[in-house]
Amino acid sequence: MATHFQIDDEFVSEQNQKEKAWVDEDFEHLARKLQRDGINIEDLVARALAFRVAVPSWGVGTGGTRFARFPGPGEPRDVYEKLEDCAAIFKLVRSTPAVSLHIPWDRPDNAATLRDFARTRGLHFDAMNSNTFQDQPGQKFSYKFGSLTHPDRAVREQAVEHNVECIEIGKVLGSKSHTVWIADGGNFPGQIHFRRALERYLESVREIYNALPDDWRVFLEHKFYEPAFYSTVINDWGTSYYCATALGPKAFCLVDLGHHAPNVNIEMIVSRLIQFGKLAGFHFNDSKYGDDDLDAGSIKPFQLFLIFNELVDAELNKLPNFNPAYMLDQSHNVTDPIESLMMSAVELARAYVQAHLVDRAALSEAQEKCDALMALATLKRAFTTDVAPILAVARERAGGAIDPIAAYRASGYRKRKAEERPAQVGIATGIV
Ligand code: LRH
Ligand code: MN
Repeated sequence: MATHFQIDDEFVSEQNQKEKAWVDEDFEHLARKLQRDGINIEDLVARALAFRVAVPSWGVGTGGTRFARFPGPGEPRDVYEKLEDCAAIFKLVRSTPAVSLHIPWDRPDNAATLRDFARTRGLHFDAMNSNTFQDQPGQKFSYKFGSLTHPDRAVREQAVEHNVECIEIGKVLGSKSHTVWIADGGNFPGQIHFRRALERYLESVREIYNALPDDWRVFLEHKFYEPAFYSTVINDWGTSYYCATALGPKAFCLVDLGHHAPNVNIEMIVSRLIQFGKLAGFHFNDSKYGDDDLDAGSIKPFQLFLIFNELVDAELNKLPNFNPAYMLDQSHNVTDPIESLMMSAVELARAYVQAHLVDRAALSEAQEKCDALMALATLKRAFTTDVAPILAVARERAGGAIDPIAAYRASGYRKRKAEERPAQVGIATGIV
């Protein structure tokens, strides 16, 4: 395999020299400010250093919509080139060592070779993702009218086999979880028998559950609509929670932020799933209308903060069964996917560190005293604190870039990849 351009440590530290002055000054200033509230800034740097979020393999290619996809230069053409781009992201932001694969988009010829390729770049694999929402060339039965809930048992069995194959690949790669999202649903009233469809779902996903190794978890992902436009079988957290409970201790509910109707209080759903010990984790993204898969924190940063406020409250209270998997699930239609994924990883770390700034004693006191305004003010105080210097120092100490976007652009990585990866017509590596 020809040598492929990579961003190296030396280049990153050269870039950091340019940023050092402002970050040290701002860091000192913030340290003094936090000290006044009795907060040691180093505790927050430690939180930032510990924060981790997985990158979706399908997010490093340019995404599109049903109308069009406008591929950019240097699109990754296979799973190896996707991992190269994930390695570039990890090199600069240091919080994304895990990659979530999607099968068959990323089906490796040799899983062990892929695992080793990732390892040499400091990467490992997070949750596997199955795909029974598209038909593959040569596939025996179509998923046009469903997969795990299809009226025809043969179609359901084909879908179960595919999920079991994902788990088998994941076992070689070192993954420990499997996400099941199905598009099953109807476009018209009467098309789907709601109760029978859910019974078939439970029957099918139980076979997948039984194929899980003892130390694995299965993540059930709900979505209120699309591609079905009238009814979706696993449409909300309640249905997902019922199924996860019916399946057993290895089944959990995954929250994709874009899978809820506008204005739904997602942080409350998160709190419920935490309280019930069934929170799998997240597909972080943002949206204005539907499942827009926009960059996390780009539209509703306060909602993202409020979600992390619930997560940090649970973390600090050491709640049982609280081990959420953080993943991004986005579609980058008009930006360089690498820049969007880096920025999104930074936005998640920002919300996490700000949530650790919340004065929880003051918040509880305000809540117990029904002092609504002081409760909100206590949250806003943390949300409006600029923690950028903490995030930058944490990246620098972890060998990353103080300013990942500036370093990435200065590296010429995209231009080099455009030279290495001649454009391929018709090959889509992002969500289309
Ligand atoms: C469905 C979804 C799911 C993935 C797909 C790429 O909308 O969020 O998590 O399988 O996007
Ligand atoms: Mn998702």
